[in-house]
Amino acid sequence: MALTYRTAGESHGPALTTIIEGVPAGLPLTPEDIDTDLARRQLGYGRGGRQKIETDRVQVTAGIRHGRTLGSPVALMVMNRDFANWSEDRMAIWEPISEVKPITLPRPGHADLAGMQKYETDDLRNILERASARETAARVAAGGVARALLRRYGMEVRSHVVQVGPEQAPGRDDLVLADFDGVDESPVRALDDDASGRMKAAIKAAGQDSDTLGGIFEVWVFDPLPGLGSHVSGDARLDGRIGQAMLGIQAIKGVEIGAGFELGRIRGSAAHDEIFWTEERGYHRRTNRSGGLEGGMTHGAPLVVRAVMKPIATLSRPLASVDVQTKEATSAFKERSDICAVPAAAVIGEAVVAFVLAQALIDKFGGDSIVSLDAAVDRYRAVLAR
Ligand code: EPS
Repeated sequence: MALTYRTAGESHGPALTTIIEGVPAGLPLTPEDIDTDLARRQLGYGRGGRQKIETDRVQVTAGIRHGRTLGSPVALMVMNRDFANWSEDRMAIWEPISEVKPITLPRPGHADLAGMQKYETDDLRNILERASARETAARVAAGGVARALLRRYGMEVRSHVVQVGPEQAPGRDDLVLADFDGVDESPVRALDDDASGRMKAAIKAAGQDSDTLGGIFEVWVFDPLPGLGSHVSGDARLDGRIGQAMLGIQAIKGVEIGAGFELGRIRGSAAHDEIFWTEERGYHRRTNRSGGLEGGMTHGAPLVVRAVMKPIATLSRPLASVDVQTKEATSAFKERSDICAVPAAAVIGEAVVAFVLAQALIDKFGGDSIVSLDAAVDRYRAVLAR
């Protein structure tokens, strides 16, 4: 069975739900496998008041027994503590709308206007509740399970923030796993202390101006098994699957793999990673401009994916908009939000990349049970070692 997940949940509804299908039976899991990443997603300088209300923890309602998966759908729930403040009126589930006025002033850059047209509603809350990036907690929960699966076969997923607004960290293409050890201690999840300070200051300045900031983050996967993904069809290529997963995160507007857009500026002789072989290391490369992917497949070098997040669209000094009921020119509506969420987006990026790789792992090796998956991976490793 293919590995898939689906989330449900509104930002200020009772809870977020994730259902994962196709997890092999017998995978050992602990609450920390999921909760650690849920907590990491809540960090980062520039978050708004909501993160003081929420303390995200997973509740498992199906698919796990005695700390091991059953092979049945795994159902994960993350409660929205803020629902208690919204359940009586704005997010009441059964009671008809009463005094609560519909929101009719769409925010430029949000799903509001197109969603209102598509779903034929005059109340933008019907759109924004699901468009909200609160939903990403449910994806990070799915990522925790995927990460446990990858870790079993030696693959580790990390991330760091490389740009916030105009502030950049020095480019690094030589990172090793240990370089990421302290990254969660940086307030913006940057590896370089000086860049971290500059990024934090930029967020502070944007906040003082009632404005928001986006940025760029990188996800690295260390020691990917070679041969995940496939060249045989466009939708099997890992580049495409990763692109879809990354661009499916709220506010992500661009993705690069390896040297990315830079490859459009250089010659072929400088663009590709020459192949070497030694008894000790087997096949290896001295550069990684391909970002670990050739022909839509991992080749064993670290997978390197970069994504850009646009500045958050909810502005406390709102941009021009139109009242959808009266068509009068006005300002977009204001709601509590973050100033910058790029550090959190990097953790979400880890989760979605982990899930795509875990899918590719299951696609290649199958696995109703972890025992059969282990055996298939061992056999393949033996073949590669020849
Ligand atoms: C979000 C708006 C804010 C963020 C939210 C994403 O929510 P609220 O309006 O309740 O303050 O806090 O992110 C989260 C709740 C979260 O857990 O990441 C938005 O409009 O996308």
